[in-house]
Amino acid sequence: MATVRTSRSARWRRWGAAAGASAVLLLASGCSQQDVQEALSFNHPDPATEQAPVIAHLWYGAWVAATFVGVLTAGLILYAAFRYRRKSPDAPAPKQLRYNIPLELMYTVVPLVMILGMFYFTARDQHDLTRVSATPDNTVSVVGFRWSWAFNYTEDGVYDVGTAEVEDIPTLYLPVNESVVFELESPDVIHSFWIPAFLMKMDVFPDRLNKFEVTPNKVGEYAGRCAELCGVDHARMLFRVKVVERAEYDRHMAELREKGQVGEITTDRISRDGERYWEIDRYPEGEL
Ligand SMILES: [Cu+2]
Repeated sequence: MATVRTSRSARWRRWGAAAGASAVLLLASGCSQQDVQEALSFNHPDPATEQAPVIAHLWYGAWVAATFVGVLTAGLILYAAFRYRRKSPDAPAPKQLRYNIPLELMYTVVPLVMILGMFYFTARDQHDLTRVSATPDNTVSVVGFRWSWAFNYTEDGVYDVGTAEVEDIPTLYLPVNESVVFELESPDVIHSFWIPAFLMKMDVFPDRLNKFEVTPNKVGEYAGRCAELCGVDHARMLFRVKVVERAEYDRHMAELREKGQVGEITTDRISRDGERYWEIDRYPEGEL
């Protein structure tokens, strides 16, 4: 068997070609302007509700504080490592201490102050963000189930529901500049109702009603998903969100009514069918 010896330059050429190809691939897959903008805003999408900037500020604040602490800590470590390194192998070791009270007090008090600071801002914003008004403009009762979502438009008495099929994911309509309370419930396991552009998510529990209120203020189409690893088809729990003008919202409500989707998908209308799927009683007797 002949051995082929690769010359040094041939090897380098091959590495060069591989590097070039990867660079082209990276460029071709390209960062869109949106990617760049998201990276600059520490990876959150453009806020689409009145409440979202509160969350964005909390997020920025946490990054600023973490960056400050990180840079300071790394700086002190590097300073100590270089300033006090042993100059020669036979230089004496620095004085060894068993304890140092001021230092120990400092590294107890400083983290405590940091944690209290984070707690204060988080608790303050959470208090505002989870406040639900008694008379919202709209109420949507959301049922998250394995593996999709049902949206009940309480004021209009109609609903929409999806299935686990990707081409059949449901769309949640919301009128722009009107407040909406989401009432979250699950018939099976814990899910999490998440609309990334709202910068807000909340867990969906069985036997417990969770609520939050937002006012979408940007017309557009957004992605929605389950943010709690709830089982084998968790990844199929996608939905769309359309924030639209009032007239379009009313048109959509009328469409749902025409389709016979009148009433409510309650948790007990979703029953277990086999091992993996949940059957939805879409049109119960007497409602079609
Ligand atoms: Cu889920």
